[in-house]
Amino acid sequence: MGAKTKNTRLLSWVNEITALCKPESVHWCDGSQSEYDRLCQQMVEGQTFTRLNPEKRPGCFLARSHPSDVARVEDRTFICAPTAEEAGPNNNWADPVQMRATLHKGFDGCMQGRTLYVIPFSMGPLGSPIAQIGIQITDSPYVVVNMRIMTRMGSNVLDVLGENDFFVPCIHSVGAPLSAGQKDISWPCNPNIPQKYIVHFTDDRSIWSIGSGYGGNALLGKKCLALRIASIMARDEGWLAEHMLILGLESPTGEKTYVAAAFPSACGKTNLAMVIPPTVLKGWKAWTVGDDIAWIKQGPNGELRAINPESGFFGVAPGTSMLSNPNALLTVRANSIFTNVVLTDDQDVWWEGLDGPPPAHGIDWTGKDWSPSSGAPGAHPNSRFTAPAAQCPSIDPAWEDPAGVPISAFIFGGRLSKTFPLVYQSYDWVHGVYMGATMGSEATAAAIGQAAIRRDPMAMLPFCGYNMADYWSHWLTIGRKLGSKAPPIFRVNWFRKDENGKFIWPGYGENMRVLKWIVDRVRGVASAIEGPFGYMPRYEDINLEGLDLSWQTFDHLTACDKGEALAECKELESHFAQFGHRLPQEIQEQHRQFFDRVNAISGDAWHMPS
Ligand code: TSX
Ligand code: MN
Repeated sequence: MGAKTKNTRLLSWVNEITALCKPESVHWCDGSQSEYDRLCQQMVEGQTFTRLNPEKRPGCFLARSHPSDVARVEDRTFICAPTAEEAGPNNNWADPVQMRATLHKGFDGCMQGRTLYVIPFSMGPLGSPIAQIGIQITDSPYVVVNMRIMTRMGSNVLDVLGENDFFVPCIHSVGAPLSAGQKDISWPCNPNIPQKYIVHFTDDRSIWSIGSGYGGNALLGKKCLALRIASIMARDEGWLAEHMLILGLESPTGEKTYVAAAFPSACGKTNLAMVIPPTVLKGWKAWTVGDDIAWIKQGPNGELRAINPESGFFGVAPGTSMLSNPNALLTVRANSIFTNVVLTDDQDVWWEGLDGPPPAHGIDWTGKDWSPSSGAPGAHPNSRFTAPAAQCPSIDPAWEDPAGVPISAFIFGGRLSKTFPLVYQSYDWVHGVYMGATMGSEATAAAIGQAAIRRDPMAMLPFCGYNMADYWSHWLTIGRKLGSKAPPIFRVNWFRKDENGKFIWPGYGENMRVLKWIVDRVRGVASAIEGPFGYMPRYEDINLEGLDLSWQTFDHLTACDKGEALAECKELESHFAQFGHRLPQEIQEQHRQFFDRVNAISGDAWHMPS
């Protein structure tokens, strides 16, 4: 299909990229169901896709990637800012002029023998004042169909764009040109890692990706646009582009409180975004707005309003079960794409951690025969589902409101087996920014014992498009702008363990009890006491009805060991040192105050007064 736009900047840019990439043909995506169906059928015929059992998984497909192309490639991800210092120690920097030359060479003729697809997409509800338009060029039909689930994609985006000259230009190629008559393979990519590039230019906001067809490397609206490029735009324009889920918490009287929460990977962020409250919390409901990214701007009354820029979930499959996340499993029952999971003998899907016994036989993510005794996992640990958000049973009625939902609290989390309490609230905004800046998780694969904390400030380490220290300054600026409208900030840790290495807190749906305390704090109806970390709930401040959780156990969840906290202070000093003079003085001051509070602990540990 030809171009359905008169936008001169867009037309000349597509012509320029077409001349560079030299595809066999050009297709402007209209976003229709028939176009989607045609591409899926074409991929079935080319063996990229396997159609799943129409009775069990209607409208669903399985893809298996090349074994070299299974995850984001952080080493090959670059921020091309004017200077390396602007990109900061958290990013790979490359000189923009040199990188443009390198990419020009790499993209020259890269789409030979393939179709170039033009994908107009909106991150956020079409026409929302918080949304942004991107145009992705790609030679991957797999990317086209995934983008149709993950974004609002098609001709109507061109109508909204009109003659405007700003859109985010995204150029993607799998980097596997076909010579005349050469047969394609099921997952084309460039398996040579040094030839892969995921590049972000800060001057024209353009994104260039070559060599990979997987996830965040290839679906450029997600991590590349909605986080790295958007974080730069947000810095320059005074808003927030965050790696946060958005959750609506409804009280028995129907009052809605929306929270935005950032967690490092492997903390169960999607599970929390779709949490189901325990029945003892009568009348409390939780509603999903988003599971990964939040774009947050000040609304007309000075309050913060957030949208989920995505329209689908690109979730990790392993570990998703009726126990961990029933809403996710219900979401992927139809119209979903599975990548790198097990194909069962009845043409359904399976992955490690799914409920019930594993199938006796299947085809693993590499396309080989597999059985539970094979030794290796059948699904790749980073295997994924791509599913429409609208199919989620807990999707919030306001999830597509162009005005966004009001954000009443921020939550930062981490996976920490010791030292950190279940929940605490910051003393003020600046202290909350410090709580986000010091976030981290224990490396899960580390040997038993004292796993070091891998820092991941605000869960943005791989996703902030500029110097992390400047990003903290930006958060401090936003706090000053918000003044009394600044939402309270909390930190949570579901993962504290006892002396036998067992998780103390039941987690999952029971986390709603912690969220309820947070809502009650927001509404000014729950009390708290001051501890070394921040304001904390006492035993009687959290509803623990129906849980077999004694006062002693609660003390284990909330006590602050002086030696552990001092060790944490020391570790944080090297974390902050890498940012040199760009580290905001307010953050340094917060660190000094935390150190003072820990030092003031008398005896071995601080305990909650009974
Ligand atoms: O997703 C998790 N959440 C958030 C849920 C809303 N997980 C899964 C691991 C991360 C991918 C959790 N694991 C959570 C949690 O809150 N907590 C735990 C730790 C845990 C594991 C098993 C039990 C309890 C806690 N089960 C029993 O003790 C029976
Ligand atoms: Mn994420």
